[in-house]
Amino acid sequence: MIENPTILSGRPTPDDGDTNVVLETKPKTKRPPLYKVMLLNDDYTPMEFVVHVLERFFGLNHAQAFEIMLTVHKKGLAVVGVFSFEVAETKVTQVMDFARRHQHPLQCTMEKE
Ligand code: TYC
Repeated sequence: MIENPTILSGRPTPDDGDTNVVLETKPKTKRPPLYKVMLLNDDYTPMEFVVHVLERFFGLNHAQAFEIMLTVHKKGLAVVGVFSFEVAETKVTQVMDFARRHQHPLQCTMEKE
């Protein structure tokens, strides 16, 4: 990919080296990549526990948490939030630790958007 500087105007003519060439430096502010955090379904984790996880770690209200839990239960997985790498990684670790401490097999993963 051609980065800065970018030739924005000017047509080459047989004799010109640099005439009519304008070089402009565009401010380059690349946005950081985002990561989807997903919950996976399983047959053993209680529904109330998943709802609690969604409220506690993802700041969802009860109705939103219940809805997403049901989506995971029916479809196998759902995206529960989109974050920077560091925040996504922290959420995954928090959920996996919390599930393990309560001896539930709940799985939480992340994937680049
Ligand atoms: N399938 C689980 C049950 O029937 C509920 C569940 C929902 C588990 C979402 C995990 O991420 C999950 N108890």
